[in-house]
Amino acid sequence: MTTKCMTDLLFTNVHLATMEDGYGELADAALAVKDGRIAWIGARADAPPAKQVHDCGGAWMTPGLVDCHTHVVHAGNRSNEWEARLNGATYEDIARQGGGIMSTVRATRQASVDALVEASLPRVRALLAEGVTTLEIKSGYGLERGAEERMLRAARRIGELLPVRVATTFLGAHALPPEFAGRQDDYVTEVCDRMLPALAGLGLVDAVDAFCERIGFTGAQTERVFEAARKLDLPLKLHAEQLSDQGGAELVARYEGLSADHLEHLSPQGIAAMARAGTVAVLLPGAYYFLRETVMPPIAALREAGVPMAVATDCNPGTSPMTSLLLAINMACTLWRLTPQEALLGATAYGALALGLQAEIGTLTVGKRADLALWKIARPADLAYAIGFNPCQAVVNGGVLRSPHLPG
Ligand code: DI6
Ligand code: FE
Repeated sequence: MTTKCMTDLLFTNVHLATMEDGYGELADAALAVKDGRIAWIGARADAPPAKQVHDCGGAWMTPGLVDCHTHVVHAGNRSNEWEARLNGATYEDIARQGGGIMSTVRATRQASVDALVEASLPRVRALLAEGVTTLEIKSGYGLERGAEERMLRAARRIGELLPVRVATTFLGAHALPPEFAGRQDDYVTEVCDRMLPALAGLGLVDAVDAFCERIGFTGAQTERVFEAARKLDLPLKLHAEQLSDQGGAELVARYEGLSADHLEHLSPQGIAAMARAGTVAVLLPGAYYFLRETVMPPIAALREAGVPMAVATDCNPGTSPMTSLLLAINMACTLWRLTPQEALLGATAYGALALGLQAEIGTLTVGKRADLALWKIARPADLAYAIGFNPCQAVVNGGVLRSPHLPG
C-alpha cells in the first residue's frame, strides 16, 4: 500500500524480516502503524508521515513471536521429582509417592484462579521478555469441570494483565483423573458431553486438544472428543506420536485439524495426511531434550512433503520446564537440523497458522495487527544462533511500543 496519509507511529532506520517469503528481508526500511495495525511497509526514504516516529537505530524487526503450544498455567512444582530421579529414584518410586502428572493435577485442583495466575505470571513474563506477543495456553491439569474452568479463566486473565494475546485450548483429555480409574470411556463421555460444552458455552475455549497415546487416550476416544468439538465448531489440535505411533496425525488431519504436535514417531502415512490437509507440524524440542528422547521427528520428510513446521516451548512441569522460545528455536536447529529460517518461521508465520490466526498475525503484512518485536542483532539467524542470550529490545502489541522487560 502506498498511502501517504498520516499514520500513528512510524518505525524507521530498521531492517525488516517480514517472514512473508522466507525471511522476507527488507534492509534500511520503515514500517508505519495506524489504528493498531500495520499500515505501510517500505523503503525508509518513502515513509508516510506519522504522529510519532521511533528511530530503531538499525535494529531488526520481526513479527512478534508466537508460542503456539504451552501448558504454562499450572500450580505446584516437580523439580523435587526430577532431582530424585537424578539421584536414582525410579519412575515407579515417584508414581507410588503420588508424583508425576497427578501431582500437578492435585496442586492445580487446589488453586484458585488468582493463585493460578500468580504462579504462572513469572513464566509468562519470561516468555514475553523474548518477544512473544501471542501465547497459546492449554487446560488439562484440572481434569474436572471446575478446575478446567479455573485454568482457562486464569489463561484469559493473563491476557488481560499482560500485553499478550492469549489463545486458549481445552485439553480435558490429557490424562485420566483418579476418580475415573478403570473407566476411561466414562471420562471421555464426561469430557465430551459435559465439560467441553459447558466451557465452550462460557466462551473459554478457542480450540480443542487431546493426548492420543498409550498412556493417554486411544484413537477411538480421541475421535469422540473431535466429534464433540466439531459439533461446537471448534478447531482441533492433537498431541500425536510423541512416544509411539498411534495414527493420531492421520486422525487430526482427517478432521482438518490446525496442528499435530510432538510427532517424534510420525509415520509416512501421517506426513502424507498432514500435507493433504494443511495440518501444521508443531515441533517441541524442549520435551525431546528434557526426556532425553532419541527418536527425532522426521524433519526431512516433513520438509519434503511441504508440511508447515511450527516450533513451540511446550512449557509444562513434567516434560518441558522451559520458558524460552528462543531456546526452543535454537534446539530445533541444533538437535533436529531445521534451518534458522525454518525455525524462525516456526515461531512466527507457522506458529500463527497452528492457531488459525494467520490472517491476523505471524508476518509483517499490511493490514495485520501491529504485534512486532525489535532485536539488536546482525541478521535474523542470530535469533536461532545464540544460546541463552536475549537480544530483544522492545515489543509492540497492537501498535503500542513497550520495553520487553517491563510488560504491562
Ligand atoms: N505430553 C507431555 O509431554 C506432557 N503432556 C503431554 O500430553 C506431559 C505433562 C506432564 O507431565 O505434566
Ligand atoms: Fe504439550
